[in-house]
Amino acid sequence: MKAHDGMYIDGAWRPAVGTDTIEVVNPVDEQVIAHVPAGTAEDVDAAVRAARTALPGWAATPPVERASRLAALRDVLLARKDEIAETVTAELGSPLPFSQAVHAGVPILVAGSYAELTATYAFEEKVGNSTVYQEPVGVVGAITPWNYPLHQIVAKVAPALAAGCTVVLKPAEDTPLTAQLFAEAVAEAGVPAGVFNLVTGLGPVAGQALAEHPDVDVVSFTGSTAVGKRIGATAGAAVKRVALELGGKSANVILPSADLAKAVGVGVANVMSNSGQTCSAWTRMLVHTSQYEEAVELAAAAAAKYVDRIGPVVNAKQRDRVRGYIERGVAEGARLVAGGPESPRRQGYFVSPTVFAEVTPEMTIAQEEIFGPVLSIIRYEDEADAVRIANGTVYGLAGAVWAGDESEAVAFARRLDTGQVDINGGRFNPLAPFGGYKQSGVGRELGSHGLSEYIQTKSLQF
Ligand code: TXE
Repeated sequence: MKAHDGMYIDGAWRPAVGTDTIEVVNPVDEQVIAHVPAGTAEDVDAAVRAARTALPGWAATPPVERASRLAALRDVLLARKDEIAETVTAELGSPLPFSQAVHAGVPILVAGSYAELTATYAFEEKVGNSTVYQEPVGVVGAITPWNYPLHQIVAKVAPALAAGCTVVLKPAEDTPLTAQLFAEAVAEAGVPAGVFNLVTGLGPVAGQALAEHPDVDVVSFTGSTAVGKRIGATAGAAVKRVALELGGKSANVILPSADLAKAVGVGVANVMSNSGQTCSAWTRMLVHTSQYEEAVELAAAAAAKYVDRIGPVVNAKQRDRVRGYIERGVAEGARLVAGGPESPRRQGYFVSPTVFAEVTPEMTIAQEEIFGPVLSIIRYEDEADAVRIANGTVYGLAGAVWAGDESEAVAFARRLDTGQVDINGGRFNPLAPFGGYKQSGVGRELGSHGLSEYIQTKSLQF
């Protein structure tokens, strides 16, 4: 596959300082499809300098002009939608229709939402005898994961550019080709040189150099909780803004009044989507004891339908990790009702769609993020029990509540310690804030809340 052999810095593709490269592997057939340069601290430094130099000009660019660059970016992403989908499919392995609809489609919506928001946002406001200015925080270091390669990038870069910040992006090593395509799109959209910069490379080298760079003002990270904690500690010590989108163990709570078949069907689809590699996935299904056996049967039947449809997980390490969790579930006494640690596929990083019944809240598979197509079905006795189980992990990213009556579902959702809840299925809203309670993170992405991560306020009193 086509790949750039340099870094996108200050508006041009420039040779990397070192000669090391990263292999990009197709997870379906395990073939190497491209190589990209592995950036060093020196590459990161060059990119940060370019972003710093471009900052005053971009910060002073009128918001309507920044809005029109974001609208142009949306248009380029739309025009190149097929190419984006094919690139994500090649390096992540997701089935092409899903890449079209979600991996390419959602970032177009998000870029468009920021184009609109930037044009109307109150960057200057009168408050009593004061004028309050919303000013960019400065240079953003964005570190993104591979699970939604383009969405994770756009959810950081679009609001940062909207705010008037400049950016250095270090994308995940598994999916750098989508990031390179995004850099091309930024250039095509007429964003000035240095406003957006890309350094591909390994997390502990290029990622760490970016997170620790003294001239970076905001670190926005999405990834594992372990790395996020370190980045948060480093940023805290430097009194630096940080946004962290970390793991999840979200509960899908089905109340007895709900349409059980629908709730289970949508719930299984949610977990299998993107091969379970979604931080907000509803990986724990909570069912009232009176409906438990029926829900388990429905879920097992639903999961079986994904056997031939599901894509692989991203790499061998993730496959082995997910299989390890499945083995742990069996060892701790959960009942396997679909799938299991073995996949019938001889090639590729596939994991069978897996459903566990008789999962108790303290089991490892009910507590830790698995990041694969694995559902745990947990029994509850009454509402208080359901709330306790739903809130009983270190995470609090997302969730779902199903009830016959919407107000009953809303009342229950308000009791959940989590940042986002889908009511009776929900629908994606690019303006709705997304982010975690507890150890799922700090800060929000999307909409005006996402924009405010990149803004600092100044007030003038008269
Ligand atoms: O994450 P990492 P991995 C969770 C999920 C998954 C697990 C491991 O449970 O199974 O994390 O995935 C960069 N300094 N999530 O190993 O390592 C890295 O290069 C600075 C949930 O892939 O956290 C990549 O760009 N950066 C999550 C990014 O961090 C570092 C999505 C994420 O990689 C770094 C992904 C360092 N020391 C995984 N080390 C979600 N919230 O959606 C790595 N990186």
